[in-house]
Amino acid sequence: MEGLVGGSYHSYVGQEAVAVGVCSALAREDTITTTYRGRGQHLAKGASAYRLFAELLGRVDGYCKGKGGPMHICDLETGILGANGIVAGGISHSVGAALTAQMSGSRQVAVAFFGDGAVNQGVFSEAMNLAALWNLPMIFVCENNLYAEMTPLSSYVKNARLVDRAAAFGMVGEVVDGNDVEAVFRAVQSARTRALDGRGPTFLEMMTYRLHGHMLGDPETYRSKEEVAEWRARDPIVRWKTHLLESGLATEGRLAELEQTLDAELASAAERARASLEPGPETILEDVL
Ligand SMILES: Cc1ncc(C[n+]2csc(CCOP(=O)(O)OP(=O)(O)O)c2C)c(N)n1
Ligand SMILES: [Mg+2]
Repeated sequence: MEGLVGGSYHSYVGQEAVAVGVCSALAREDTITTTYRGRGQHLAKGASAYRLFAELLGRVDGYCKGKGGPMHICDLETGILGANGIVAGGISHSVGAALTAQMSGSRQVAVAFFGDGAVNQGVFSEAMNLAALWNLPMIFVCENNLYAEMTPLSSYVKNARLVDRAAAFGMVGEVVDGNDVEAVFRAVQSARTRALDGRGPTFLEMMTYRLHGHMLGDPETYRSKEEVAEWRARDPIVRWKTHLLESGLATEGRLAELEQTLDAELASAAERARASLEPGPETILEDVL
């Protein structure tokens, strides 16, 4: 709201269980590609909050030295091959990473995160076909949040069961409750084992919902307050917290302590990022291919 972030900002609030469940089941060497909504996945894969904030603000300490901005963050150390402003743009990059892993015998798995809207892009079908045909160690994670920008899924596909696309390419597919972090974790664990055993890729349709607008300033005229409230009641963080308390795995006190620690860590990362410098004009041609 202060205008510090260049371009638009796309919130991941509501979909956190997908990023956390998927990345918790991956090894650090495994690779991911994601979208303009990718900060959740970046954090879950082990990226530093400070360097993410700095990139959002276009500062030199950011992952791309402030030249990538919110939509183009990558970090090879944590296996983040890139966020992408182009819908479905990262999926084929993950096919390339999976092919590299297969040819080099590195035992890495490549994960592509994308939205429901991406399945109607031609590159999605090309990627699904090659990954299945070549038995690549890859996991397709479709975050079905029921909308592509302001367009509801039911108005742009005849068959809203996106998982059915998997069978068309000879790939294993599964629908997962994307707001249940444990269900996501389990599904990815078995998909990863399948990939490493040489049994090929998996398509996971994660059913979820974004609780904020598509981007900052979205007037949200295309969905009802009741619908949002219904999904808010299924907030994945609240659900996980309730589960931890009811099963005795954590206490209120311990969770409050964790929340405080994390809030402080994030606030300090954001504050430090504001103080980081902007790249000088003399660096404009550095790192450009
Ligand atoms: C190739 C391409 N076409 C259109 C756009 C504009 N656009 C940005 S986000 C978006 C919707 C994508 O929806 P979805 O894949 O479901 O992801 P979500 O935003 O719901 O996470 C569109 C059409 C774009 N960025 N790239
Ligand atoms: Mg969507």
